[in-house]
Amino acid sequence: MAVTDYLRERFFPHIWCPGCGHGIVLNGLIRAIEQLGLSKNEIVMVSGIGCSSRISGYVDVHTLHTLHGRALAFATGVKLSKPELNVIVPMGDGDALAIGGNHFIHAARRNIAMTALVMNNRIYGMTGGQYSPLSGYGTIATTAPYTNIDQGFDVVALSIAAGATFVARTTTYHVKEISDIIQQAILHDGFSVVEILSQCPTYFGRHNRLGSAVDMMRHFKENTVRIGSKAAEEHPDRLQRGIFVQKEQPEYCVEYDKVIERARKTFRAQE
Ligand SMILES: Cc1ncc(C[n+]2csc(CCOP(=O)(O)OP(=O)(O)O)c2C)c(N)n1
Ligand code: SF4
Repeated sequence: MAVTDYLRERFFPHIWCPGCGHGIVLNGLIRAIEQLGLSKNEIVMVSGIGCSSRISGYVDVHTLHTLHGRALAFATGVKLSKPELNVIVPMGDGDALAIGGNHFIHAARRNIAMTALVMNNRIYGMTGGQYSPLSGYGTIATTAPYTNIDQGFDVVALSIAAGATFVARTTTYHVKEISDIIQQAILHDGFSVVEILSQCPTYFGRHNRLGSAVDMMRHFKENTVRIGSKAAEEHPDRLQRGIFVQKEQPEYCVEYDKVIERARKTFRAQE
């Protein structure tokens, strides 16, 4: 199938600004689904609110566009009732880790099988460039015109600490890597997190004088290195990309079924 077969073109033109990284993520996501040979009926995409969260409006699979920060809570309900479906949750950094931070750490801790995509542009794009927990110390935002003094989260470290069993990072510059990693994340039988550094030239880029969208993507290219590569050895200060964690652990829906079975047996024994 062609990429456009997965799109609801009736909702176009899309809302994204020229140069926004979110369209690149959508492209990588669709290619991953296509390469895995999944039918549209096998996929549920659940999202909250944000420029990034608009992805679920544009894809022609089962979709649920819910409340800001609550996508993982809705997705948990969907997955528990239909564990045979592949649940994918595209989120912005604000959606996933500010208002949705609690849902994020607990979904990771439970190891429920779904793929959380954190599209990290370090800002609240949709609402006008307020700083997020990913903006980082020393950055400028609409709500921090005299410099943001909050330290930022490290999405990878946070996900690992919360118990996610698949954790990866890539960027919008590395387009093939996006679809390769998302494929592995979808195949993983547990909670998978893929952080994708994405550019918001309109707010984060403009406030922080980072130049055009192309300049921002060049920055991703020049300041990240693949885990285990020679470049990573030579430049330990650069941000690492790739798969950090990929391990097996009991999956939540499978364990939940066992609880139901135990309860049924106890109930029958009492009859
Ligand atoms: C309960 C609630 N609080 C606040 C908002 C306003 N709001 C909508 S999107 C958003 C932040 C979007 O930022 P992010 O999730 O990082 O995505 P981006 O737009 O940058 O892709 C906020 C604060 C809302 N819709 N609902
Ligand atoms: S405001 Fe930023 S995140 Fe939103 S569409 Fe524009 S460039 Fe993308």
